[in-house]
Amino acid sequence: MIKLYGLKMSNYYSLVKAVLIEKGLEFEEVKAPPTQKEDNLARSPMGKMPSIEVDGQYMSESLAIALYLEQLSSNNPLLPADPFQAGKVMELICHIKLDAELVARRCIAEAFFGGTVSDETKESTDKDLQRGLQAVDQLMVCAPYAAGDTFTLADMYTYYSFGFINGTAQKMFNKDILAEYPKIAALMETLAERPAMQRVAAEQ
Ligand SMILES: N[C@@H](CCC(=O)N[C@@H](CS)C(=O)NCC(=O)O)C(=O)O
Repeated sequence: MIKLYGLKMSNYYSLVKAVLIEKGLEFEEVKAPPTQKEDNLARSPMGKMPSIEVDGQYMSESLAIALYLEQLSSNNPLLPADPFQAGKVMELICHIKLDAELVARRCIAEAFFGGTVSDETKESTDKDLQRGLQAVDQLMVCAPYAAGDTFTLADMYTYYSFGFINGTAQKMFNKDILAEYPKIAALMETLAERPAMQRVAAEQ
């Protein structure tokens, strides 16, 4: 059985858990905080969460794990069969992850953990986040799902990134990102109704 390592508070842990549920795969959750300890580094070379264990082998990075799970089970496909459309889903995921979520993450210490970040970091985060969100908005189809008419992995990255991005923007910049991007807000409401997302939230 697949073992899922990490903490339930993590948005990327929640995303991988939701993918496991969407794909109908059996899994066991193992509580493992992000540390630089040897056992955690063996699972996840940067010491981050989540990671998985399959038959004694480890894998980190949510996107690598999600692609593995997608190939492992043909249940409920999370990528379009058409190669170009599948590439478009990955393109949207890359922009969500790299140009929005990872940018907002620069301020995580102050937004959620009682730390502080420099004014310079705040300024560059605000500026870069605006640019990243415009790129995501340009690609986000929302008809009705993130990348088109079917639910895909891009919806999972939207759901588990935008809660975090919006929370960070509200705390750091007093900005309501979801109010600025109403089509993403509407998608978030639709996605919150999915049984996988509901189960992850209920078990958090
Ligand atoms: N690119 C990684 C990001 C994982 C990540 O940033 N995880 C956070 C928790 S949501 C973490 O472990 N943070 C602790 C750290 O950065 O040391 C993925 O997609 O899995």
